[in-house]
Amino acid sequence: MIKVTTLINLLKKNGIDFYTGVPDSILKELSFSLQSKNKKKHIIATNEGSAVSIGIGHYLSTKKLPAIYMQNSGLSNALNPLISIAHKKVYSIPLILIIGWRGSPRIKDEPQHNVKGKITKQILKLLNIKYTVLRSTSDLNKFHKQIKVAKKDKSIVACLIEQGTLEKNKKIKAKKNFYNLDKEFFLKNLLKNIKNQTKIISSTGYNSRELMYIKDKYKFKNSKDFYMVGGMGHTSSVALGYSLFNKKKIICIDGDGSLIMHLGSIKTAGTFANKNFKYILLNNNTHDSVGGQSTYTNNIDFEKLSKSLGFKKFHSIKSKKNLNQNIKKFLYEKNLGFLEVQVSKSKIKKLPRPTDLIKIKNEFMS
Ligand SMILES: Cc1ncc(C[n+]2csc(CCOP(=O)(O)OP(=O)(O)O)c2C)c(N)n1
Repeated sequence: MIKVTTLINLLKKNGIDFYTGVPDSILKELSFSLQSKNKKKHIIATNEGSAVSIGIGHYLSTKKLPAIYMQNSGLSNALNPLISIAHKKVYSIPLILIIGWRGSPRIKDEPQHNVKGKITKQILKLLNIKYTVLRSTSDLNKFHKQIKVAKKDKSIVACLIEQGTLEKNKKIKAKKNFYNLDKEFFLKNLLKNIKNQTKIISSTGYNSRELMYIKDKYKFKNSKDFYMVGGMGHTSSVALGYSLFNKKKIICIDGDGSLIMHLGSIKTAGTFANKNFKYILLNNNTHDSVGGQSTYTNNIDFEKLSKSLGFKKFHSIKSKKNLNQNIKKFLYEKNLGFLEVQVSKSKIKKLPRPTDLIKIKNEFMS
């Protein structure tokens, strides 16, 4: 195990004190430690490509290396600026990557993580990025040497961190709820109000897992769901693609972190979606499922945003008051609508995980 402060101090010793990244559950201890940092020294980015790019900008202005953290699933989002800007044979910009290694072959994980976990090292090798798997404090020495070379050669260096490597800091408590409406209560009432055979596409994070849990708990059988177990930020695009050649209603349940990861997609939906596309944003202002880091979405005016992007109607739900009426109004109006629901973080202790993905797909398509 490694103390996060040991890693942070190693980077500090090398003149690295600027962090940017997208939260990951493996790296949540790092996120917690960075919480207290000066806001300019720790930027939570909306996607990993942006994080790499912010880091590139930091180097251009300060000549100092940035530390960029991400889950390995986001490494693919990062590839474009890593290859086309920062790569040694392009602009040769030195960067430090801290990568949460989901699906490492040593650790049992979900199908989508196993696929990426297996090829993560190979991706780094293809990019000529030197890396160290950090498992114990002694691995930090190797990483330290690689950082020195990266500084000298102006190259990119990475460390891979598996689940359970970073020691828990018991003193740090997760942030409180930003909004109050109980998410389970909302989802239960949503499911109560949909017609039989309604199709739902839900985002990665807790939304899909909560949907599964609630359907099972209350024995709801009226929807067919497609759970986005990965592809964070692409929920609305999958729902749009589905809705275009299908007259049936499609409900898209998205998270705030997921929405802002590829915010441009909601513009495409606003431009091209038909009235059967029903977009619901479950906004808890956090990346709840990976540690509760802020998404900073609380100050977005979603009414102005959605209307300027082509949605005809905006609905907002903030409390239990008239909940069923408000849900029905949104679901059954004949307009392209956007619903923002301001919800609490998940309160359910043990959420299920979608595992039999081919069965889920086949049932959804039937
Ligand atoms: C490309 C990518 N980057 C990062 C992650 C890690 N990740 C999983 S869920 C999640 C947060 C999603 O936030 P939100 O959509 O608000 O849902 P919530 O966690 O609040 O349920 C993150 C960052 C991921 N799965 N994929």
